[in-house]
Amino acid sequence: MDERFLRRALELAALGRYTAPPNPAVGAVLVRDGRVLAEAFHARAGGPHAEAQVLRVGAAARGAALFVNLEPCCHVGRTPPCAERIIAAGVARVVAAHPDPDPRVQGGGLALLRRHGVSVGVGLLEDEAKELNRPFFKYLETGLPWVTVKAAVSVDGVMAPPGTRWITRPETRRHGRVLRRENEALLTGIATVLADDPQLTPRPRRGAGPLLRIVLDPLARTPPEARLLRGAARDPVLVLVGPDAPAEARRRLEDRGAEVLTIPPASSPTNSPPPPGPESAAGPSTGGPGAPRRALSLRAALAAVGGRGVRTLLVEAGPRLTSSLLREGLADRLLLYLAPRFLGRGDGSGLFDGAAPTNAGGGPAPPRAQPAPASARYARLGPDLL
Ligand code: AOF
Ligand code: ZN
Repeated sequence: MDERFLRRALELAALGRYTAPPNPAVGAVLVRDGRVLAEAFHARAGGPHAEAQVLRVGAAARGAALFVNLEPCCHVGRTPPCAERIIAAGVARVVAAHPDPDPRVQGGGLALLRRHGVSVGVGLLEDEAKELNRPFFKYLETGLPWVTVKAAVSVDGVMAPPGTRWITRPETRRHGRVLRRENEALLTGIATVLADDPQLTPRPRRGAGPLLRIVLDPLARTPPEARLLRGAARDPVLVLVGPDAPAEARRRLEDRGAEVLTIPPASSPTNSPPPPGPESAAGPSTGGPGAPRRALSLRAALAAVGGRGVRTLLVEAGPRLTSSLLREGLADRLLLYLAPRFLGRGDGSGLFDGAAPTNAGGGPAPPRAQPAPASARYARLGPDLL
């Protein structure tokens, strides 16, 4: 019986899994004498918590049981603490799938309920419930944002520069805008800024919060007149540079309203071959001519982004930064749009061109096994495949 109602709470929570982040997806079911009194899910960060919604039944909640995937909160956040509301409503029993990893809660909600005589059960369907909120858990456990890498390719594997219109159709572009709304920050590389001068803002802006726009730019080469630097008051800009970025270049970006942050280089020379064009992740040459280029530490870059409170990050970058993130296992999710067009290639613009590792001597390195994806799904967006 308990499992049935908790499973229903999970189903409800899942309805908010694309709109609730960066907050967790939460569903709640209020039950009395085996009958459902109310059901709810948390639809949007800042909105009422799922528990608060089901308690709107008022006096009927007295003596009822509450099923919820996440431990009820005990902190005053954007809304008052749910545990206190549950106690005040006279709920007799709470069944939660797992404790809340949020440091403001971490068992405090369940303890408060118990102290007030509410019977508490925890741990049923725990694994399934955690799976539903992987981005939320990842951020709280590692301090790194949940990373979604987006890329669009033709059937012959040529990558579309971020934000360009030449490869995908309106349905696909609309999907891309929804993604920008669902993430707190957007990361691109200096190669993309120099090549395409994208503005990287969500359009239309209906209901969207600010989007932090981030450029990985080792030498601070982002031009002060770049379109990206417009509208920094509404959608802030963060430029991640390396230790060798010239001070004047940094200052010019700061004068345009961008925040500039220094990221350490990767600890070993990058194992990518020197690229033909402008670079996304590479830093300056160190150790003289012919020495391998040094890239910034992508992990450190993600940690810096997480350190600013960003829990969900969308990456829209060129082949090199995209494949570096994939190769280093720093991407949590790859969204790949495949458009039914042939674009012709051989110019280094292929999606995985940056992925071929070389060893320290410059020769080809043996292929490295990639972990199998946890899951894969396919969808059609107009004529494109996602
Ligand atoms: C939610 N929805 O249904 C529940 C949450 O951003 P705030 O102030 O609303 O607080 C978010 C925290 O509240 C979140 O980290 C989690 O610990 C707790 N529970 N959050 O967004 C909900 N029950
Ligand atoms: Zn709450």
